[in-house]
Amino acid sequence: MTQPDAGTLERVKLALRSQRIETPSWAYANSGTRFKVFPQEGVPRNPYEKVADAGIVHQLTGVAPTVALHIPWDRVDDYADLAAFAGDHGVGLGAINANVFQDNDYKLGSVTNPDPGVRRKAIDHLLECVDIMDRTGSRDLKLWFSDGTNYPGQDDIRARQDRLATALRETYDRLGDDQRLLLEYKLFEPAFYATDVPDWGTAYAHCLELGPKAQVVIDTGHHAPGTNIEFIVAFLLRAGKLGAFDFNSRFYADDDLMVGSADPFQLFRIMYEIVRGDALAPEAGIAFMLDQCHNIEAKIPAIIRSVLNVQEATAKALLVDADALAAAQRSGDVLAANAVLMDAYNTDVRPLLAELRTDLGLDPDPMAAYARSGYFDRIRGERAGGQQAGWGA
Ligand code: RM4
Ligand code: MN
Repeated sequence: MTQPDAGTLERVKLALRSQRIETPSWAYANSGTRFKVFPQEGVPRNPYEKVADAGIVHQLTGVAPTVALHIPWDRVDDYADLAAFAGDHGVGLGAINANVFQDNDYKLGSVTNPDPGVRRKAIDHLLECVDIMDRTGSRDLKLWFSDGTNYPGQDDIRARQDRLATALRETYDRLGDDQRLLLEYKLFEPAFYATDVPDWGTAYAHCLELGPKAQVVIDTGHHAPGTNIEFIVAFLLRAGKLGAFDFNSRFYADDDLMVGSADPFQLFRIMYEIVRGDALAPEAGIAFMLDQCHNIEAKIPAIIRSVLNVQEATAKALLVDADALAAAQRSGDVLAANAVLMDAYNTDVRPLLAELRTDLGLDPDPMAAYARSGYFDRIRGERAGGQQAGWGA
């Protein structure tokens, strides 16, 4: 294939300038598997230190200006103060993730629990999260429910859908004009027989019923093996119901590894549908978030690498020659159409991205810049004592 011409490179760089990727506070903290969480040196001990780490990621990559919070992991006395601290570190507070999966009361579910008292408690937490959004200025409330059943007959599948709808409605009605409810689905785990929001269809149906402020989150690790995720992206975008991504990489289940690490081609195919649907720019309203755990690899570099992986996939998606693709599709030339996509995917976009970073006044190699920055030595010293933050599992 021919190398992209100067005009194409400028167009791609311009689009990449507007890209925004949100990093998750919990990825800076200790997390891992249910078998073992391996602690690391320099890990944040509180939400402020997580936000500071998000700050260095943005400073070096230039495309990660917000950090998502998880409540109660990131509960603080004064959210306005945390938001101001974030501002001092060059970042803003992003989505608020509710957590109704770690309390003993939730053994049989949260919002779908057969006990109305437990349901009330869960809904109250969701409402509290909206109160927090009012204080942090966050637009998005992200909901993932671990609710489901382990055994046939354990509970009434249909009644649980009714309870879910009721809880979502009460939460939705509490949202301000500029706030959104983002509903995430996941095929299985921790429920192994029937999960209450197992797939995009279920999430979509609930969001449709709720109204325009409810949209679906695609966590890339939450599908059955072999699922065509880019199809879901295309479908939801067309329906105006795609709200956000939780990016990560998976091979088997909800592996939560670095996005684009095992299957960069899948990430490219997803980002191609985003570009095709004109949904890359922040005005399109899609939140591109990471949802990852870094158990054996150094956390901050892992997050930088993840951000770069998303950026690389996006650059390749932007390189797809739309005219050539449309012509090949129109003429039914299957091989030519496929070749257009593969040409873009096989382009080495690293020089282009290095140039973009230089244009933006950044180091062309954020991984190397982090290694040189001395940040890790500093946090390793500063954060020597105290209790490291974790996901509380
Ligand atoms: C869940 C889900 C949520 C995330 C938690 C930590 O599996 O992916 O998005 O908040 O994990
Ligand atoms: Mn997720």
